[in-house]
Amino acid sequence: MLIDRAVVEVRSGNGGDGHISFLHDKNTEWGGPDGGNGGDGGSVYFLAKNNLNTLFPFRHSPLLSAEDGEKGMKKLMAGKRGDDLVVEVPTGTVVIDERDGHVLADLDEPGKKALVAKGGRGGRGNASYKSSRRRIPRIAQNGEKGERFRIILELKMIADVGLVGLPSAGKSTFLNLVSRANALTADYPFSTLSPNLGVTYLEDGNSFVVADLPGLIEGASQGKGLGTSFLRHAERTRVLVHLVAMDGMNDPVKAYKVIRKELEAYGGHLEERPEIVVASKMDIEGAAERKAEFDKELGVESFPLSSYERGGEVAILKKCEELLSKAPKFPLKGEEEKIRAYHPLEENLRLDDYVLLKEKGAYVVHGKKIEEDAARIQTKTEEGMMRLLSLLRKARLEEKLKAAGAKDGDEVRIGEVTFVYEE
Ligand SMILES: Nc1nc2c(ncn2[C@@H]2O[C@H](COP(=O)(O)OP(=O)(O)OP(=O)(O)O)[C@@H](O)[C@H]2O)c(=O)[nH]1
Ligand SMILES: [Mg+2]
Repeated sequence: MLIDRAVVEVRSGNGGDGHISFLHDKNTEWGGPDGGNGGDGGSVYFLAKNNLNTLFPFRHSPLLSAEDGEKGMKKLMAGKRGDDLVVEVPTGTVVIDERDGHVLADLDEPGKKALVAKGGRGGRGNASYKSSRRRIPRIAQNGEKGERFRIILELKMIADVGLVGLPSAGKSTFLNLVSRANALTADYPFSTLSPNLGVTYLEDGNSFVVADLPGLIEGASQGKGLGTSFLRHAERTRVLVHLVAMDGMNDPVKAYKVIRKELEAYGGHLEERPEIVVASKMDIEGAAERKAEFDKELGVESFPLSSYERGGEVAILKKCEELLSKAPKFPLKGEEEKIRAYHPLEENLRLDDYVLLKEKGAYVVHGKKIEEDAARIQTKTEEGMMRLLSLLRKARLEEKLKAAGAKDGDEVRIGEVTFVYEE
């Protein structure tokens, strides 16, 4: 069975902290600052590969982690950069941020590589703070934290033509007829449990990929039967061939409408794809009359097909070719509004965008930017404290604390940074 969905956690590396040190040796008693920068944390990338075809391995690797950057050292030695992690996935995999459903990457071409979790930057060592004004910098920067979040991997097959229809409509039999696929066919419903692909070669040398999708039933778009996981595969196709059996088992008009309803309910523009209506199993007695009635009632001219007697398939394939030459590439469900560049929102975060809450007697500052900036300051030195104060001033925290009624000695917390308020 094809495993086509997996949930995993990604973690990019933390940046290494910058170092504070001063050169000392037997010749130089006082040689100036020489603390090196911390190394950047590694990032997590995803890479599309053609020789892979399942997401199965991800069932067992819940945390995909890049390496942390190392701390800076004395003698201007920079910390080692953390190694990136490059995760290889089958071509056609979509990476979705589980937190908000955004598509982070659509790896629809072999060799495509996408950044999914960016490593934290290394902190600056004290040597980098040296200037004519500041000759003895006792300050360094903490490394930026990496990211950690859960993502959904979805593998959507890439095929040009999708075969849809009720169970036992004859989809797999048709696929075997027009390609060298060896799909299982059977006289019971749901014989196809995962999609089969076949390549059809036409006489003019053109070829395209046909996907035989599992049978759909009423309620499939709500997850009934084999459900939405298979409608998802249909999203990758550009033309649908809709098979309706004329064997008298089901009312053909009703059978047709059930499938149309499910395609519409799914919402991935499936219903907008060009559709070729095929009347299958035309060799069965009474099929011609049923087809005539079906065509009349729906106002269509369906293509007749008998996979047993080989009739009609050439015209159907010709029509596929004609429609494929015109059909656009459809965006994936949810992709249009949601696909975005790498976290652009966070670039615009403002320092004074935070809320101040009183929690168990302490004043706690909640804001993404101010928390991140504060976390990068090494408060163990006096200069670090000066930096923190300047940050608080920029964020107008003092005013807000005063307005909130803070008193001398009250505790204030920003993330993991804690200090005491002084009036
Ligand atoms: N008489 C006749 N029987 C057919 C024809 N095509 C398929 N069948 C039979 O119909 C049954 C179902 O065919 P499949 O191709 O497995 O149907 P399917 O649409 O793939 O079914 P699911 O995978 O369950 O959705 C099988 O017993 C086939 O042998 C045809 O053209 N004529
Ligand atoms: Mg089948």
